[in-house]
Amino acid sequence: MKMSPLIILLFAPLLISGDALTYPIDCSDIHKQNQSKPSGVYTIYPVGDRSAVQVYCDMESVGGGWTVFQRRMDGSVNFYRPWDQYKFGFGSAAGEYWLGLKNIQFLANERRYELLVDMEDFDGKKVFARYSSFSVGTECDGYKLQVSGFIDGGAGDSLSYHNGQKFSTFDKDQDSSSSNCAKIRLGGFWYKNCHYANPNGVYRWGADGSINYVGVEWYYWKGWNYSLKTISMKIRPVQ
Ligand SMILES: [Ca+2]
Repeated sequence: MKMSPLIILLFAPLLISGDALTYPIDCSDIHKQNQSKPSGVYTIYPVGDRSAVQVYCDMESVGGGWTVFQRRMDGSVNFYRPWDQYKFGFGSAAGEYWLGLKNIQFLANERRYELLVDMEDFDGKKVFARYSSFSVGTECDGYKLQVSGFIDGGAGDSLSYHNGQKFSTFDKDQDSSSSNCAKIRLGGFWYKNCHYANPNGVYRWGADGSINYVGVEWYYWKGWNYSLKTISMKIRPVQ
């Protein structure tokens, strides 16, 4: 049976509000609907109803509503991967994962975001670095990182060094070094010459002094040879 135009009109407001509920762009939309929802895996829609992707939402840190786009916690996922994997994402939202540059760029294109980087060492000490502005350019622009407005939560500022850099993987060298940073630092990141932050480096268990520069590092907190126990990068629209 065909629906009459009148009935469609009557239901239009319902359909619109239904859409808003069903298709959150990011974790902040889910948090706004119900502030008592816990941290965990949710489905978001960065570019409409056909763009469903699972993410981990941090509903606790500084007010909650954070969309996690990068997370290390146990070394279960290999982060030494080629360009396409960093573009489209890999891993599992319930554990370690990378959301994908494409999705990160879609989000950053729609809203103005701030960035929170949470990290923990193997003694259980937790610190963070926060940036009041975060965005990522288009693929044509090499997914260039724009980050500014550092706020110190004990971690120090290891990311401003990477501001303005394009993203690099071992098979796509867009760094500012004469060598291939992704290959020698064993990750994928907005490398420069080469890094002060290497969140996608090799998961190792703290400091072992054998090989520097390749671990999950945040230089201004733990230096070049300490690989963090956990690190996660998450964004939230600026209020
Ligand atoms: Ca290079």
